[in-house]
Parts: sequence; structure tokens; C-alpha cells
Amino acid sequence: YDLQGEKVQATDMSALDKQLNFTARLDVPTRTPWKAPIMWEGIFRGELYDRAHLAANSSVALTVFAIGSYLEAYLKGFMISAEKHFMTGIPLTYYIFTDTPEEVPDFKLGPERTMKVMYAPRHSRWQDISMMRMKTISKVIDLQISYKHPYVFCLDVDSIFEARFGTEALAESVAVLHPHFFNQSKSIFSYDRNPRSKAYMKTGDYYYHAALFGGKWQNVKALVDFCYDGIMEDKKNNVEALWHDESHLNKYFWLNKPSKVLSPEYSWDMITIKERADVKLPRMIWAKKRYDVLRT
Ligand code: 2GW
Ligand code: MN
Repeated sequence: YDLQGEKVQATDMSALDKQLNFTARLDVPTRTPWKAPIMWEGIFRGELYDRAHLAANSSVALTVFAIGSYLEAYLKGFMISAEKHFMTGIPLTYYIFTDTPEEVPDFKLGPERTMKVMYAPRHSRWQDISMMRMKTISKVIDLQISYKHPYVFCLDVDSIFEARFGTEALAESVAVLHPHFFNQSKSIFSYDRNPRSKAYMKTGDYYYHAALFGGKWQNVKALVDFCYDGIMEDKKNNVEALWHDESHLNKYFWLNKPSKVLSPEYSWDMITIKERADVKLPRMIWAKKRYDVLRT
């Protein structure tokens, strides 16, 4: 663990998911057709996951990008709320990518929580800022995370944690249901529909939100490499997928099913949807667009 160029292996914790109370919620589906759990409030006990992951020496890396004006607009709200709610039961390293490392404030972190500020370039097109995260994440997994942490999560910075987002979210490969589509019919999912793009798909299982994905580093590495390769192939062919990296991520999870799916509690849009009876506990919510600080 953590030493001599040994890459970390995570223990198989899938047995934990077998004791989920899948019938505690009858108002929402709690399993995918391939039997992966869909994590809704009420079906799990967080303490059981915390205890087991602590005993198994689990730890997690969190990657987040705050480039250009997104640093001032969102990073503080993201970090302060993550300290309260994100994976508080196990050791964690934040990997904060920015083009202005000297402007990252020194956040006060809890025990066994550390942060690394890393340089990432600013691209002139915002679509490239978003898409090029895939390459940067692949590199940091290879060079650092794979030696230190069995799990990695990758999040949008314009997010605020509001309630427990803990070890129950850990699994081999993790995706989150997009809050605008989880209760909609497949025909309106905003997959890429252009056959010339590598992200093209006719149908799928769900529409996932690219603001959050994770799992064991080996699987996240496979995901980001797949997306990056698709993005670069599209550039060669002069096409861009409808929702950029999110389109490629949806294609990846169609071909490689996630072993755990997070309900939209884990990426909730409080701004346009507000309340719904089935979303009892928004855990992470979208931050408001900060027109006061964002430059275009
Ligand atoms: C993004 C759009 C327009 C102008 C600037 C940026 C921008 C994004 C930026 O100036 N600096 C920056 O650090 N970012 C990072 O990219 C930041 O981490 C942000 O959370 C992430 C994605 O951009 P965001 O959050 O503005 O786009 P969303 O919330 O509409 O993202 C969804 O769709 C994207 C693809 O279009 C991605 O797939 C994203 O993961 C999705 O949540
Ligand atoms: Mn976002």
C-alpha cells in the first residue's frame, strides 16, 4: 500500500452491495437490468460501508478542475462542502487542477485529508477545457493515484455537497443518473446521434451525467482513455459529439456497464427542478451560474 512503486489493489467489496435493502423503496427502481444497485436514500446503511472500507484500508482520490474564472467562482464552495460531506470516513487526496496554482487558497482539511494543486492548461474553447480533462485524469492516475489510492472520483467543480456522499458510492465502476433524464423515456436521451462521431449511439440504458464518475483507478483509467481516444478521433474527422465528453462517457457506459449507479440525489439540479417526492435527500447539487465572476 503506497510504497516502492507498487500499484494499489482494492479489496473486493461487492459483497457489501448484496445486503442492500432493495425493496425499501418501491417508488423508484433500485437495480439496473444487469443487477447493479441504484443507490437511493433508504436502501443502504452508510455505517456498514464506512466500517468495511475502513477495515479494508480503502482510500480515495478526487480530481477536480478549476480553470480560469471557475477557480474564483466555484472552488471554495466545492471544497468547504466536500470537507463536510464527501467520503469523510476514509483517507482522501484532492487533486485540484488549475492554470493558476498560486491562486488556490490553503483550505483547512480534516485528518487524513490532503490536497495537491496541479497545473493544467487553459484551452481557448471551453469544450476543450471540458474534454481535455480526460487526458489529464489519465496521466495523474498513471503517475500518482495508482500508487496511492484504490478508488478515484472525478467531479465538476460547479457542485456543492449538501448531505452524506460517502463510501456507499464506492464500487468497481460508478456512474450517476442525469437529473433531467432519470424519469424520462429513452427516446429523448441526448446521446450523440451523428454516425460520424465515435460517441454515436442508437440506444442505451440510461443517460448518465459526466459531472461525476468514479470507481477503482483501473476502470476510471479505461473510461478516460476511451473518451479521450474518441474525442481525438472525432477531431481528426472534424466532428464533435453533441455533449462533448459526456457523449463519449455515455457511449463507454453503454459498452461497459457500471457496477454501481448513483441516483440523481448525487447530482441534483435544485435550480430548475427543485423538489420531487422521490428525491428525498439531494447529496450534491449543481451550483448556480456565477455571472458576477464568470468571464466568457
Ligand atoms: C465551461 C463552459 C463554458 C465556459 C467555461 C467552462 C469551464 C469549465 C472553465 O472555464 N473552467 C473550468 O475549470 N471548467 C471545468 O469543466 C470545471 O471543472 C467544470 O465543472 C467542467 C465542466 O464545465 P461546466 O461545469 O461549465 O459544464 P456543465 O455543467 O454544462 O457540464 C456538463 O457537460 C460538460 C460537457 O459539455 C461536461 O461533460 C460536464 O462534465 C457535464 O457536467
Ligand atoms: Mn458542471
